[in-house]
Amino acid sequence: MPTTFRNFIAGRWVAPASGAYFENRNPANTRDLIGRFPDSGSADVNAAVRSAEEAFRRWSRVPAPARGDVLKQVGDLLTERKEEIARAMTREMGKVLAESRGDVQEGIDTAYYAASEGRRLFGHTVPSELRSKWAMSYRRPIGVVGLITPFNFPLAIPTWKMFPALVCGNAVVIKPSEDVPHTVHLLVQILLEAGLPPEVIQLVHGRGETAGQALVEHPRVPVISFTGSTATGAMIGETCGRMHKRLSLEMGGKNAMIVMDDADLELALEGVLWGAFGTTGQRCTATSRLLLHRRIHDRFLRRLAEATEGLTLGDGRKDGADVGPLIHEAAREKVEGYVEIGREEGLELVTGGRRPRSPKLRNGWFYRPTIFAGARAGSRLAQEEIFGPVLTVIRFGSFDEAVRINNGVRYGLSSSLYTGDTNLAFRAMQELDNGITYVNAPTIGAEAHLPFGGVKQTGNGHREGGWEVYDFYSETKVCYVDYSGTLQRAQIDNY
Ligand code: UN1
Repeated sequence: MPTTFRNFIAGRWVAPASGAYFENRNPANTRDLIGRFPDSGSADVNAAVRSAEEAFRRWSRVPAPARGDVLKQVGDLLTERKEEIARAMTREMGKVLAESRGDVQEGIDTAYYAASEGRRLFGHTVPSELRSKWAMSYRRPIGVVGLITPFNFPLAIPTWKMFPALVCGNAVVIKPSEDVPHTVHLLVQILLEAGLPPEVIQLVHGRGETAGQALVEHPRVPVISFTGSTATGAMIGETCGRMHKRLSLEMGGKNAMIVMDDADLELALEGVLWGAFGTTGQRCTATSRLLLHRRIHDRFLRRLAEATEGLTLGDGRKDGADVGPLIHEAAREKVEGYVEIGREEGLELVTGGRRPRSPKLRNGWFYRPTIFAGARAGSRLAQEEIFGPVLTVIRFGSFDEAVRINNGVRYGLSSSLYTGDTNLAFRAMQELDNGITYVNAPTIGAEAHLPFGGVKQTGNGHREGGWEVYDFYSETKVCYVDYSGTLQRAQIDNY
């Protein structure tokens, strides 16, 4: 009998109101059933929000440093259980163990950062324009925040949202991706063990169209944070706009790595393999376009094709696997659809473009790392997010042309430049239209203590991570104290 998991609502592990469940299977071997998880709906979300509202009243009054202490404890427990969580994560998500360990580490870093932020939720004290008057601001908790998280970083992304929200004094309702429900189940257990008052965290499993939508539409959830596709983000944005909710969106990317003719090509080669095929290309920061200077184009592409063919596909829990499976059948079909489009558009298939032949991989959603060359900057493979192991190579002649190509897409998450020229490095930091630019490093590798996010249709102006996310999860309150004993009229009596 497979394990049946439950929601965590109102301080208890409970079955969904509907009694319906969905299956969670290992994408590297779909015969491996991890468990059945609640297919929740609005009744479950309503119960979770009701309880979270109650809890908010108490939690928001706990001093922020004490809230931070709970997060410190969470960081310690995640550290202790890192290996166990990483293994569970790889089993349900597919990426190789080293990457899953990195994912847990990102959660640990986020926990310790949040813990210390509990002692640093700064406001401002500024001079008043009037005599004997004090002017200052401080940060207040908002209420119940609704979090909807994706499959590709099963632990890190939930922690990016949850930990700052909690330290700021909010209560949380989370609806994790139905592809990776087990990891957040483990995370909630850890939060409880760390001493978080139980009703402050509510876990509602389910699908986006049902549980996710109910959360977004709930009138008592004033804050929503979503990471996922640009199409879903647009729908959530409409609802939140209509309901005047605070919304943070983190969506697609079409990230380019630019390799100049003076670059360290071995370094760039390692970088592109990691950026394009790490996490099987399923990162919003994945390198999905490779811009090669014409003088090194052929040489570099030959080396890259060889190295790509040397990558080993496999179950991420086994030694020697470099690249895991895609998350599910639909994801692999989407990749296959784009490979078809690449062929139709007349691009040159350099390597990959098919499923692996090994019978050992038959039961997983594997696909060979794939490279198309000869792409025009406007072709669909050079414009659309594929979210899989497909790299599109574009040839360019000058730095200015590379900047134009980099900027000529609807997304703006990350970009990367490989060069030995310091002047170009600084120009790239200014001219590449992205939220993050790397110099001599690939497009992935964001660190938890810096703001994370992108411009254009990648996001809606907010950032996760670092210090900025604390503004998103708190409300600025301004206070004036007039101790002059007289009526002083601002803008009138001071001039
Ligand atoms: C994502 O792809 O959704 O920089 C997040 C990186 C990771 C985070 C990626 N630290 O690739």
